[in-house]
Amino acid sequence: MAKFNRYLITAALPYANGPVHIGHLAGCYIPADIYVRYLRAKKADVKFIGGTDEHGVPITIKAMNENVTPQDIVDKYHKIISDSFTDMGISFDIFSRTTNQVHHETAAAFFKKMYDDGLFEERESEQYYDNVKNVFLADRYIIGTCPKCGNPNAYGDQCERCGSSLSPDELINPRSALSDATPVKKLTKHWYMPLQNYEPFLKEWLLEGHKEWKNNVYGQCKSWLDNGLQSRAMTRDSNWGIKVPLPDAEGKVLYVWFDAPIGYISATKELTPDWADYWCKEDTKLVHFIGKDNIVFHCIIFPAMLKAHGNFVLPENVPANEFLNIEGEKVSTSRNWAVWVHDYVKDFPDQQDVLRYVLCSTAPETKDNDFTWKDFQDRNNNELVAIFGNFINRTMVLMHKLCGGKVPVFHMDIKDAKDDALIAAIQEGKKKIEESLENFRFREALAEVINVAREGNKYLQEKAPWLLAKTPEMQAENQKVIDNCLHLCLQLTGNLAIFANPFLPFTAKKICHMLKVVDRILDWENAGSLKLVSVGYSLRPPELLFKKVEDDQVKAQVEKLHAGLKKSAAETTAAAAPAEEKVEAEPKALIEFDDFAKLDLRVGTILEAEKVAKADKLLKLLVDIGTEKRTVVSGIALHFTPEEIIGKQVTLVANLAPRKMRGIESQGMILMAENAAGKLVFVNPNAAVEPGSEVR
Ligand code: B3M
Ligand code: ZN
Repeated sequence: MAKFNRYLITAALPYANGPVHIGHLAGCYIPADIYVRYLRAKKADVKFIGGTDEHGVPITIKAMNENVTPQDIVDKYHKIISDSFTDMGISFDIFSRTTNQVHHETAAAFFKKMYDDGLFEERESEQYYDNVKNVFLADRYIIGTCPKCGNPNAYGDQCERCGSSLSPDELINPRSALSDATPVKKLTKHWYMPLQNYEPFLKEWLLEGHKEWKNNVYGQCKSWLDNGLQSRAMTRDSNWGIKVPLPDAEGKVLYVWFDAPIGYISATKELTPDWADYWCKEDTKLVHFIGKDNIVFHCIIFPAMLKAHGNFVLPENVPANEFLNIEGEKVSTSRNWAVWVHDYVKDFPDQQDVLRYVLCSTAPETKDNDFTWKDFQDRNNNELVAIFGNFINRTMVLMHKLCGGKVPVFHMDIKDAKDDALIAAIQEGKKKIEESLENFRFREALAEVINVAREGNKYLQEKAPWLLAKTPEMQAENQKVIDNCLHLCLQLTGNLAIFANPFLPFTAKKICHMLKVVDRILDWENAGSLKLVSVGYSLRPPELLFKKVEDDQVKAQVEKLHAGLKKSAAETTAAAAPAEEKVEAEPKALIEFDDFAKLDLRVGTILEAEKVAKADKLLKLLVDIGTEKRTVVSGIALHFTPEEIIGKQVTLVANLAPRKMRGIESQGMILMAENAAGKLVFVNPNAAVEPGSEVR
């Protein structure tokens, strides 16, 4: 620690083209905020930098789809995103925007210096052009099949399925994201950064110098460097972005991934006149919190830019998280499969800490992880309510009842082994939490906070002061023991506020209020202290810190998720929202007619449909195939409600061997097609036919 005298913590700048969802929070904002709050509690000199990324194709495409200007889009979403972060207690020192003047100046000057130093290659080349919309197609404007993994909806800059970075030329069967037209080639000039020149530097700095980075981050960087880097264009043809600061550059702007990370520098400038201390002095610890899809930009390209420009510190760590799935499925903003932060805040007012808690305890720190509302409920009810909240509530209630609402004295002469064990647990907890936090192991740190509270409950249960005070006489006789117990429990309560503060800041404040102590008590130097509340001090009545999440709340949230999915799937067209990852069916090997003839395909009519209990994706159908009625269990529940498919005709594989699913025997399989947006569509006869008709 001694090596660093100040900290500069950044969290990825989300594109201002949509609201933020809980995957964003779990991936980078909550871990960043926990780390920053911990550093502040340690009285470190720290700046926490955030903002919105307001340039690039994600913005212009959204504007085009909504028929408004890019400025309208970024104004709208900057506010929504910023409010979501404020509501969730993400404590940025500044939340800026890349459309700000200071950013335009800073990014342009950064580019100009590299240009003047001769660090760009100027190249004319043929690039894809959309003749319908009259624009050059780069990055996400162009879609095609990924040459590495076959994903048919890879973007011109990146395949979101396999993570490969791509150039438009590598795409197979390219098409315009704007018009769906097949693009033509046209000559254009751009400025390229020869990343290969920075390979030796990157290998030494990163591969040799930062072996301590998380495996998922280090591994990705290593494979990039092992594969060799290439020149990459740092400019684009567009009228939205930062103008290339050169005389012969009409219609050219900086590539969004060139300007966005410089946004961290601009925002620091906007925040403090001392910005250069944070960016240029070697004793600054710069840490970028990001999601895994941004690793290459933060670990390879931006460091190469910083190195090329000179005078800047390099990131000391980039603790990127993996992705958070929702209810077993990958988050998809185009299909609206997401839990939006602004919705959560509305549906669970004053329960920000519950979401912070759940997202930290299930954070995808080393691999993709799943968020489910059931787990949200369980963690809230079984951990926050039953362990953490319960301990503090019992302590406060008993103290008011048995100690007259004042902090009782601790009688050293009767201190026993149980007291010692609790004191040791507090000290031990402090050390473990510190150690975990400093190594970016937030889940582990939070689990330890709960562990300490669990120790408190155990202690209280063993001491059972209520049993010692069954009658006034008994209480008088046992008062010293009771006092000691509650004195320690109150000191532990204060410690829990300090420990929980980085994770659950709203709760920590409430505890301070109950204990009538100022927030300064939350300074980390007080952690482990047994003098947090003073003897004789009268405390406020207890307030409940957490309340139970009920089954109907869970049900309502799950339904909301599915309802949102359906609505968006129906509205989605490939052009309106460039489809996210979708696996294209592999062509299958040829078969003989005899193989085909083995299939008994029948038209059936769906008579009944109902959800299968505890299986989100399954519907149980009763299908009339003329000669009989078949029960079929089908994985289509995310796409259709039971009501809307009753009466529909389907094609059924009637001679498929029966199979048990969730205890129900499925007697056949219905056929469905999947469109480009991942939505299932019925494959049925185009006019009604008799149930049982053969399909040949
Ligand atoms: N806007 C990508 C994203 O939102 C991009 C991050 C920029 S960080 C400098 O995932
Ligand atoms: Zn791919």
